[in-house]
Amino acid sequence: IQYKFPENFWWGSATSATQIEGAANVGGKGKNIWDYWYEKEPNRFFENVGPETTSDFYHRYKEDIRLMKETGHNTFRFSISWSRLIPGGRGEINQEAVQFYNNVIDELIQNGIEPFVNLFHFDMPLELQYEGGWEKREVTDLYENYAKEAFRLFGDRVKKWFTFNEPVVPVEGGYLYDFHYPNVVDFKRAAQVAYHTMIAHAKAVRSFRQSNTGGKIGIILNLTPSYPRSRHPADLKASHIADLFFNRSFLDPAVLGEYPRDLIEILSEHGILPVTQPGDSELLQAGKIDLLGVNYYQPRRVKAKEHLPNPYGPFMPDWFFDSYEMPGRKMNPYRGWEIYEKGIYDIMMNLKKNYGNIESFISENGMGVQNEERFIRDGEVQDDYRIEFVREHLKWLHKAIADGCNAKGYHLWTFMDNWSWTNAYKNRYGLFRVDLGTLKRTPKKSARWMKEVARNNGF
Ligand code: BGP
Repeated sequence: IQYKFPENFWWGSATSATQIEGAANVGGKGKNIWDYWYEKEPNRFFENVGPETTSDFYHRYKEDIRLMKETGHNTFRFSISWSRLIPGGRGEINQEAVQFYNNVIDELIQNGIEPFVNLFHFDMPLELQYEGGWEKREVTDLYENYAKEAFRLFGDRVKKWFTFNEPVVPVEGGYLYDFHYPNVVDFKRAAQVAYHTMIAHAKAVRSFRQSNTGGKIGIILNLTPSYPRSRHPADLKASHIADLFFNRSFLDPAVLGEYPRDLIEILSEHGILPVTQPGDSELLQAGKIDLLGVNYYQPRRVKAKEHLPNPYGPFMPDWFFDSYEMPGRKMNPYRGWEIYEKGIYDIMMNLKKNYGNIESFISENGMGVQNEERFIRDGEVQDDYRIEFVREHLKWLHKAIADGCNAKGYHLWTFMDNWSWTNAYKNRYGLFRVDLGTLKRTPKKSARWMKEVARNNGF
């Protein structure tokens, strides 16, 4: 074994409620924005495959958890659906949901797999979105209440909690670039949504500490390290601002309990500082996490703007930088994202140097592939590209650990092919292939490989 990982390293995978549960209209679940958006525009992104069935984990969790065990998982991250647990986002708890999540948690534990539970993965209850979603301060109270109920109901067995997955994505998708409902394009409203998300986060962390259920709480961030085209000051500045907007606007409040001063300056200069309330600074301090999940897929490459922005066009983050395609960069030819394995190392070293070496893990990393059936031989997807992708990223994670970073595990995105936000089942990420007709799960070559990695605690 050339790359040995520390003892008790977390091997597993991650997913989210909307992407695998299905049963969207079953078991007393309320609607969330995805159920609604799909009903309205089934063709915009989804090619008529909606969230109502997905991989049917709701009915097949036992089989799936057995397969996870066989694949060497010792940990697994999933999310609770707010609109399943508390339909409508406020009021009565749905007892069928309590039963379902209890079953999943117990089944995992019985199979030696520690549940990592995330509270919010892009899935705002529809009624609350109608009331303004994260733009409304009141929704942060409702979220806090939901979080408290989850701690109360499941906190005796769940010891790793996460408040949000990739909170920047609903901001970008829903309020800047039009790829999530409610399809708003407005930087000022986006800034308010981002701020309220972190206020909601801080309230949940504060409640968690008060609840004394024990365990750890964190957040999951998609950190996209920002690489400038050159060392020219204009490129460096462009890259710094992209880093502030897309990484540090969540990373700093979550880990340090405060926003970067230069971010506040930029927002205030442009008149888009979010509305705050007295006591928020203390609240953000109380929201400091124990554990950081890092999702890493691709870097962000940035250069100084080549043309002045149109002063009459909408003010957007892109006023400050252009994206840049590095010549010779390695691409995932099946998904269109850059592959840059060393990014994992750079993220970890940044956490070590500037964020108190906070306890962390890779909470998502993986390779999406379109039309993966073309790689089936003898009934098995021969996904050597995925094995190589994971192996090369793990090498850099291994080096980061050798160089002193505090990383405790690696979760792949994802266990089985799942439904996704803007492509339904087009990009396949699973260790297991899901046949959309029969919902049968079949291991890919990578499942066998991951099993050996977990068994040997390295490769
Ligand atoms: C992350 C999300 C996941 C998942 C993944 C793959 O940003 O947390 O929910 O979808 O990306 O992305 P995609 O399915 O768009 O290829």
